[in-house]
Amino acid sequence: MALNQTPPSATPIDPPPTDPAPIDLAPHHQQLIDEGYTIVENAIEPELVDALLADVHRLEAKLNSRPADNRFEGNRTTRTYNLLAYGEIWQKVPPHPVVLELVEGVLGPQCLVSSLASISLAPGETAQVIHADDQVQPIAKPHVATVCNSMWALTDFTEANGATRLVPGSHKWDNPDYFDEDFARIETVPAEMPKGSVMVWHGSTWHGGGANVTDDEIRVGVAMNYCAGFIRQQENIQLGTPPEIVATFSPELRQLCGFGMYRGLTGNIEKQSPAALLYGDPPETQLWDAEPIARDV
Ligand SMILES: O=C(O)CCC(=O)C(=O)O
Repeated sequence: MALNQTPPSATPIDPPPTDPAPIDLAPHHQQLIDEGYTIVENAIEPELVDALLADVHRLEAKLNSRPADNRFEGNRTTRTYNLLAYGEIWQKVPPHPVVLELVEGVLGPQCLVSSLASISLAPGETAQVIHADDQVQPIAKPHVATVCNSMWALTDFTEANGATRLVPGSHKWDNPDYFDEDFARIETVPAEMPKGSVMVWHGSTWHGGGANVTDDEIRVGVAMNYCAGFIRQQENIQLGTPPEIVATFSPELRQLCGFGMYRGLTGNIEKQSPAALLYGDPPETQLWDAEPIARDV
C-alpha cells in the first residue's frame, strides 16, 4: 500500500471465548515473529482490569498527576511511573501468565521488568512520534530482541481515542536512515482493541500513541514493559521500590524486577543473588561454581 493511503485496522487474531478456558497463544507467538506485534483479546480477568483502572484514577488524584509537556509524552497525556511502589495491585501485572508467556517467547527466559506505567491519553492529544522502544540502544538492527513491551487496555482502544499505531513487520528493518518528515508519512495501523485486551510488541517494532480526536474519551492503558536479562532496565526498579515493599513481592516478581542473577552471573553480589541475600529467596548457583574441579584424593 502506498504511503498516505488509509491503512486498515490492525487485524486481531480470532478472539478467544470469554470463559476461563486457556487461551491458545500459538498464533500470537507466530504473529509476533511475523509482524512484530499481536493483540490478545480477553487476556486479562475483568475484575483485575476494573481494579487497575480504579487504581490509576486513585493514584492520579493522590499524586496530583498532570500531563507532561514534551514531544514524546505529549501534553494531554498523564503518565504515572514506578507503579510497583504505589499499590499492591500492581504486583499482579508483571507476572501475568498470558503476557509473560508471549514476552518470554520474544526475549527468552529470565527477562526483566523494564518499566511499569499507566498512560491516560486525553482528548486533544496529538499522535506521538513513531519510534522503536529499543532505539536508544546503539546496536545494529535487526538484532536479537532486547525489549518486548505490552499495552493493557483498561478502556476500549479505538482509532478515534488514540489507539497505539504501529508499523507491522518493522521489527525486521535495519537501522533507519531517515528524516522526521519521512517518518511522519510512514503507513501505520491502529491497534484497536476492547477493554481487557493486551497488545504485545517486539521492541524493534515502530509504533506510537495515536491522536485522541474524541470529545470526552480518555484512553487508559498500562504500559508493562520488559527487557532481556542482559539489558539495563528503563526504570531503576531496585532503587525506586522501597525495600519494605519489595519484601512483599513473590520470589518470581523479585526475579522479574532484577533481584536475581541473569544466567547465574549478571547482577550478582559476591557471587550470590540480591534476592537471596536481602530477602531470603532460595540461593542460586553462581555460573562458575556450577562446574567445580574435582580435587585429587
Ligand atoms: O500510548 C501509546 O499508545 C504508546 C506509548 C508508547 O509507545 C511509548 O510511550 O513508548
